[in-house]
Amino acid sequence: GQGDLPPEIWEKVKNHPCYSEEAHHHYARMHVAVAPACNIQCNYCNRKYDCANESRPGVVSERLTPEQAARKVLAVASTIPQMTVLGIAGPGDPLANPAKTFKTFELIAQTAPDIKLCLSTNGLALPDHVDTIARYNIDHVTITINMVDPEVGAKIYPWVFWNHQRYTGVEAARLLTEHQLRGLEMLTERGILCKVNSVMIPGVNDHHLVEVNRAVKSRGAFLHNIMPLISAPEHGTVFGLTGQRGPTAHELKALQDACEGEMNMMRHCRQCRADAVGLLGEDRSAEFTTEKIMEME
Ligand code: CLF
Ligand code: SF4
Repeated sequence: GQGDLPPEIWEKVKNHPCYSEEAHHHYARMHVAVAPACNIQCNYCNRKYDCANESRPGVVSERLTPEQAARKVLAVASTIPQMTVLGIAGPGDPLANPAKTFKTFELIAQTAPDIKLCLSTNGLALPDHVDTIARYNIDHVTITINMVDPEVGAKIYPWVFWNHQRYTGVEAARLLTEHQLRGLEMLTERGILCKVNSVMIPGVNDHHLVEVNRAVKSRGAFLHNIMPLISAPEHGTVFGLTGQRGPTAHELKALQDACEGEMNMMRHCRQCRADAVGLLGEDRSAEFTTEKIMEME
């Protein structure tokens, strides 16, 4: 139910399956994989990812042009009436592919104006795009924030690429954290609902995430989603983190509990793919390949 939420916030969350635990039983989301490039390197990336910037087993996402993506959204919306949200979440970083990302949002706003627009980013390029995000009526933005301390960040990010230049080590992590936190503040000042995703990496940032939780709460984030690092071999080689284990279910819950009370914690994330379609945890992407959509038309 609405709980203590102000009406304008409730309007935004009530049928968004990621922002409302309750909504995820009734409403579906879809992702379109229009963003192949990335502007940073995460040690846990294996380039099959999604909003969680994490890996799932299975095939690599089908890459679409903005026009193909818009047709796919129409095809899915006419088949799955509970489809309320369109997210762009990869397979790289949506804001490292701004032309494709915003063209896709523009086409969908024209053809399917009732669908809510959702964006997921690593945040490096966020401050540059906040005004465009607001102009396109993108109501929901997820930023993946794994640290607020560059010393911790240096263990997670080997490099970032910014302003035609590659940065490494602590300098790279400092640039990333500054842009992430400034971008978050700029979004919340404009009334855009922000969720922060954090990947819990035991021995690297597990204790530090309580501090991340405080930092993002104080800058107006609505929801914090702490997800486990997935390091199972069937997910493929994880860049730069060979031998790194993921947290146990118990460790994850203990950290989520330690942060609960500071702000709302998301606990129903399914770490979905960059081309996921359907209810969370349900993957109907195979029903909507470009080939099948052409047959439907
Ligand atoms: Fe997609 Fe992300 Fe939007 Fe949701 S997913 S862009 S906020 S519409 Fe959701 Fe999937 Fe977890 Fe992401 S369950 S990985 S949190
Ligand atoms: Fe991979 Fe995402 Fe990190 Fe880019 S931001 S390196 S796509 S996990």
